[in-house]
Amino acid sequence: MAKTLTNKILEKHLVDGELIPGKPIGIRMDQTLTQDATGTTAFLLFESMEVGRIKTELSVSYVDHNMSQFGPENHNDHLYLQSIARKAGVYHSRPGNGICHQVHLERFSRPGATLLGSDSHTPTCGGIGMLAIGAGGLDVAVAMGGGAFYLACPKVIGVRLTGKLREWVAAKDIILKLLSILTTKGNVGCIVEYFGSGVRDLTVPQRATVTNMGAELGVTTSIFPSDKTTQKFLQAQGREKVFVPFEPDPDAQYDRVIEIDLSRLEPLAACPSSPDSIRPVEELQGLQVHQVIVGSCTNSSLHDMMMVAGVLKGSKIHPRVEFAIAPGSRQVLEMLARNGALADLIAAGARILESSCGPCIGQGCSPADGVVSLRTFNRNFPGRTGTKHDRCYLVSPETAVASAIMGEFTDPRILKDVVGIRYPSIKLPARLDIDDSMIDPPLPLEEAIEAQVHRGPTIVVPESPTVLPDTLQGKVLLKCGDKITTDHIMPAGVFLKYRSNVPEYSKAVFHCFNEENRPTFAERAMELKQQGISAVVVAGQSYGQGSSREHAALCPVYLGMRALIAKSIERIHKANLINFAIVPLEFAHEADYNKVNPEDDLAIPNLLKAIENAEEVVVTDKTAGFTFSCRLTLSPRDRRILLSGGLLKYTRKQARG
Ligand code: MIC
Ligand code: SF4
Repeated sequence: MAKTLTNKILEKHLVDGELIPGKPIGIRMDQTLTQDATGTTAFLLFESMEVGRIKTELSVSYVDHNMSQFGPENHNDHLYLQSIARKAGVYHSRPGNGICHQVHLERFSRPGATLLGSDSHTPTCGGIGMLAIGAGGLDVAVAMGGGAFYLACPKVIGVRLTGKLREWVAAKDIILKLLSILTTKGNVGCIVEYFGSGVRDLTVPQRATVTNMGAELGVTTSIFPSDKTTQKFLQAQGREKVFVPFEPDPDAQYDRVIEIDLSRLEPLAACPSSPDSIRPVEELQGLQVHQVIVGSCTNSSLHDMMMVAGVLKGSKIHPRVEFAIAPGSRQVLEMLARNGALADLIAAGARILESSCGPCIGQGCSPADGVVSLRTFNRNFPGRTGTKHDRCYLVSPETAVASAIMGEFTDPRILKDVVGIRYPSIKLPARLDIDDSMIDPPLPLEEAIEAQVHRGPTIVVPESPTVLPDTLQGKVLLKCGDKITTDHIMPAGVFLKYRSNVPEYSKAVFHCFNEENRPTFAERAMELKQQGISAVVVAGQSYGQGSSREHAALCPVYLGMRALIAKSIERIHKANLINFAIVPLEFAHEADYNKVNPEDDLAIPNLLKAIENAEEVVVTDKTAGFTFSCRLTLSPRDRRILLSGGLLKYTRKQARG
């Protein structure tokens, strides 16, 4: 049978199960990546698995998220991560070296290989032809220890690209177009594969922009072929040795095919507050803009930054606008500094942020109340900027820079006519400046044995959840609607520094739903926990959208939450719930969602039996006096994990045989 790229990689890496869409499979992971905000827990859990050194071909630990360093917490994390990485056989990319996905693409990616990352935008490396998947930190810890990664064998959506992007239309517009077609809901269990004549003219960083923001579709990952363009990219990085051509078979069969003619695309924007709320920029023209930021793992490549600098050369940022750039890596920043583009950016009035996630995760640059903020990022979930009622639009760097000059939403195609600015001609050097001196290699084994791990007092080893009870007594502490993101469940921003201290971080669970002068979700859940009652959350569609942060399960379970009942649950979050022994239930009949009310007392009898082998669970609403059914869609392995009290206990049990 003619094969897709996905089939080819899965076949090579399959260690458990059969490649039948929807069925559970286990695959070998060649590489892993972690970042500091998820990495501390991942490494603490890795340590408690007692496997010693990593078993992957390559694992890299990045420090790029938690950079604000108010108080000692962040630096404690950095030092812990550096010391444990070197001891465990892991490369460590120091703070300042860049955003994990950009650096991994530049320095470590390899066509045809698998990559598991404790960050939902790990699919960025799909731009080079890797099968790169985001997961919770505990799954990554297991993969570092040599364990397989389990997922549902995906369906493959083929996206045929034809034509060529016109000037001022960008890779970002391709993925925004796809988001307008597929939306953020209902794509769980699929992989998006790009093919067709339009692929050829897209550079690897452009492809990576597309696969990066594929995360917002809710798919398992996205992938491009590896071709001559890929080879050129690797040559420029001095890594041509890892190049292999990698194409789908010519008559490969996809489960669904979507056609996008690149020559017909126009600049698009994702409007507040969802990445799939898409409108043509043309329709938004004239809307006043007060903030513009170019950066994040979606749009921070050398080409993106050079384009912005080229447009700004000789111009000034509009006085109404605060404009900032965050180059994706130290390599990008250094190249900009050496070739003079940085000077053009500074002269135009740009604020230069460090090469890190920064404002994308609410670490600074929160916009004023009510004003429009344009960002080249991938997420505009409500409040993610750090401002409660923010108005954040996601756009391409082209639209961003045009709007920064004009002070209002601007279709960049009009720049030439209005202010005489042409699309800059950008020539990137055939060979980039390469300096890996901020990537610490692992210690040799003999030195590693003696090496001390730096553990600051703010680093607290997370507790393992207790085993689930046979009858779960619960109370609906929160009833929420559709598209609840992990940012709603576990905010980042000012709370981010508590990532390696679960008891402290748990205080922020569902922070955005807390009301003034009333006990918080955390306080109420803790009170119930002491009475042996579980907090239960009831939710609508696509619960757990967004990040891979396992704290969105780890902190609720610490507060005693043992069940979630939603209309549907997103892939990574569902896996995290299972890994931390929270039962992920889905309404069998969506109408029941309307009947369950906040504060209702619930009971789930015979829970353990149901987890063992049932597809449905009956829940009694004791307050309203009715029962309703919930689906329990789990693989046999998921069931064993839940029954063991989570993945860590399960893995330890497996290791003991
Ligand atoms: C994000 O973009 O939301 C993050 C911050 O990178 C998260 C990871 C985290 O919460 O640490 C993600 O995308 O997985
Ligand atoms: Fe960092 Fe933002 Fe990318 Fe997440 S999406 S990895 S916070 S830049």
